[in-house]
Amino acid sequence: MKKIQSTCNYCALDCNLDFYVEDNRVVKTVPTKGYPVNDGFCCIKGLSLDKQQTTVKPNSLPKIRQEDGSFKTVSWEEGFSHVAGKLKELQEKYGQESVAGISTGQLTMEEFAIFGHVMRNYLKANVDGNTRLCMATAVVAHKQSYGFDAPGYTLKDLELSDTILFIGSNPVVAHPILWGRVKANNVPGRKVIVIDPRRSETAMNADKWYGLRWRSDLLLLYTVANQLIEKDYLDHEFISSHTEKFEDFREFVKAYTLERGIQGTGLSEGQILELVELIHRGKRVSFWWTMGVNQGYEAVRTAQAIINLALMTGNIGRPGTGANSITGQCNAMGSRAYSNTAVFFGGGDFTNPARRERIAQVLGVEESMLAEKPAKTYNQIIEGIHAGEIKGLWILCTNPRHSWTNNETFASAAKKLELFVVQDIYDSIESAQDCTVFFPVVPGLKKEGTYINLERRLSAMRPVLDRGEHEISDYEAILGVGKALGMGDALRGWETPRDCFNLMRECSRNMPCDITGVTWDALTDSHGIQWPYPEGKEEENREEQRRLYGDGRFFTPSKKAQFVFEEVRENPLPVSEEFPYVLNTGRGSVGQWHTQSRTKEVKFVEDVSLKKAYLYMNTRLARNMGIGEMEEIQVFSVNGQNARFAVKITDHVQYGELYAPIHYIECNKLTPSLYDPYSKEPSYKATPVRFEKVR
Ligand SMILES: Nc1nc2c(c(=O)[nH]1)N[C@H]1C(S)=C(S)[C@@H](COP(=O)(O)OP(=O)(O)OC[C@H]3O[C@@H](n4cnc5c(=O)[nH]c(N)nc54)[C@H](O)[C@@H]3O)O[C@H]1N2
Ligand SMILES: Nc1nc2c(c(=O)[nH]1)N[C@H]1C(S)=C(S)[C@@H](COP(=O)(O)OP(=O)(O)OC[C@H]3O[C@@H](n4cnc5c(=O)[nH]c(N)nc54)[C@H](O)[C@@H]3O)O[C@H]1N2
Ligand code: SF4
Ligand SMILES: [Mo]
Repeated sequence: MKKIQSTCNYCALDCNLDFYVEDNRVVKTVPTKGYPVNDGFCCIKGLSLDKQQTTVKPNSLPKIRQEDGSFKTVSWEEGFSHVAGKLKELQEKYGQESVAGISTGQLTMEEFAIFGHVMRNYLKANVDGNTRLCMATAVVAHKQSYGFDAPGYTLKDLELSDTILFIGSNPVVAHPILWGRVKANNVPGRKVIVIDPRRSETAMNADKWYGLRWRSDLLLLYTVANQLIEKDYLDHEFISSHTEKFEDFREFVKAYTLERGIQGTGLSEGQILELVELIHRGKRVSFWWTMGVNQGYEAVRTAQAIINLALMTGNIGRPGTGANSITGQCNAMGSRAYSNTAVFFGGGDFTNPARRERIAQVLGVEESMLAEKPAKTYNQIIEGIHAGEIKGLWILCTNPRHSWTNNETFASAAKKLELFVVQDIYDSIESAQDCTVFFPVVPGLKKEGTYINLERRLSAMRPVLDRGEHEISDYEAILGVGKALGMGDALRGWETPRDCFNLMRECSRNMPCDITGVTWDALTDSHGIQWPYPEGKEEENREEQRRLYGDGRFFTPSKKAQFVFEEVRENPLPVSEEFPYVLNTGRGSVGQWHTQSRTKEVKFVEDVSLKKAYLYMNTRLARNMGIGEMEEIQVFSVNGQNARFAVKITDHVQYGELYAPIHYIECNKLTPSLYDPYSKEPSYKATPVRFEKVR
């Protein structure tokens, strides 16, 4: 029996697991003892990683759609040359930007890096990632406030904090191992506080829950800031030494009076003042946010309002503090820095001459080969397809027919494409229905590469199982197309994931996310390594759980953090007489993952999961409407679509609120094409709807 340590490729914790293998089968999965993230624990998804083998068809080959609509199975070489030929043909006929890609935060760093090299550098095509649906807001907020997309915390901070605030975040379901760290916190009198319109599973387990009106976080946070200022609950020393624009902020929030806060959030005076006192009394206050903040029409400013609270009270950089954005997918942090979509490999703008020169040198290519501007955003890509400007799309490791907001717009876009390549471990996903080419690739247990978790920790994915005769990885599929495109020398140094890792290391040199001190071999069987980890400074960075900003220096030119703020906006999609209820959406259970392609393989999850779309409705509302448990309703959305849901009755949602788990395709049939203006992240969490009982 062999033992192989690898990384769970579901959520952003990146738990490490020891797989015991016999006859090319996993016989036992044991969460790695001593690993700083999960130390001997993990959730049901990690424990069932081997279950995916059962239906990922072994030895699959690519399929190409024929004129009569049927598929023809071809060799990998034929598949590569078909896709390469089509990409070139479309670019010749319709222009360089007529082809696009949608990447992901769930592949290895090396896989989306090579995708970014082939698509963005060589082809000058647009590529965005599913991280747009998820982390784009935090990225923009960090860049503007800190000068670089650098979340500063380490998981240990959850154990050291005396006041832990979760804002729009439900770790009991979405990040169970992170919640475990909260449970391990022994600080006397520590308080866990949840701000969420819904009485989420985390709210049920917290000391305090503030069930504010949906989309009123920004108003609440400015009201709290104003109160902290009025009461002089500030860290003046930190503000003056390490921040800028505080005086402007002080003036700005004066208009956010307690009365206004009470009126807009639906919270009482006592609740808001209590929250202010809790923040003030805490010696180590940490603020944690996730999708309840990131997915909104004024999301970037809301995230920055959280950062402002941490800055003004000096709760940043010290143990147990921070304004901490929790990442979702296993390698969202990797894709933010290494997918070559919004910034260069290792960070830096595409227009920065010094970065251009450096990256060209590392990659050994002419500077003119590098991408010249940030790629079009996800919504622009879909709109571009509808407008007839984009004719070819290659998606990998994401299922947008299900997960994209207002998802019928993806379905209709897909039908317009001349080339639609879907690369996945299942050909049964919804997005593959209209594809013209399907590339079947192997799952995580059969490949190698690097992941970066929510606290900036790099960890190793190492092959647990051997591959069959025709089985190839995402890396090899992308490399194959690159070769067939005739990239030649531009692919020198990219031969294997390990080679690519070395290129990425060099690209990161002297950047905030410097990983030049990390080697491929050092990551194998390791405890993971957090960035920054520059070469030559390994001794300094010995500690296993490190945070940033301990010296109060940020990444802006002045080294000071910025107070960024803007007036609260009118809700562009308010509830109305016609659409009087609001549809909230999010994770349903620990066992279910997004579009369920993978977790439906896990029998003990599937056995207890509902097979049809459902939503939660408030007990009183259900009674008033004469709706019983599991009866069906037709929900009509402001986006013009409607869908059927079974009703589960609960007191944990507000009277006017419905909550639908995202694991059913019906959910995003109803969500709108509305985005944050700065991050272009969809506003998934508050859609005006009405409903009728199905008779
Ligand atoms: N089991 C499981 N775990 C997962 C995932 C999964 O699919 N399944 N997905 C992973 C990914 S990619 C991500 S991004 C994370 C997401 O992790 P979370 O963001 O924690 O999960 P969500 O359920 O999307 O949303 C969190 C909360 O936001 C609340 N919310 C909605 N509107 C508002 C509002 O106006 N204000 C406030 N304050 N809160 C609001 C919702 O009620 C919900 O409880 O989970 C990761 N972990
Ligand atoms: N209404 C609403 N919608 C949402 C959200 C919400 O809160 N509310 N959350 C959004 C968020 S935060 C996210 S992150 C997105 C997630 O949305 P998606 O990324 O579309 O969801 P997944 O189901 O994780 O899709 C991953 C795909 O990759 C495939 N896959 C797994 N492993 C591999 C591999 O090694 N290689 C390849 N090529 N494929 C593989 C899986 O089979 C699956 O089809 O959903 C977003 N949609
Ligand atoms: S907590 Fe996240 S990384 Fe850990 S086992 Fe569960 S899904 Fe995997
Ligand atoms: Mo996500």
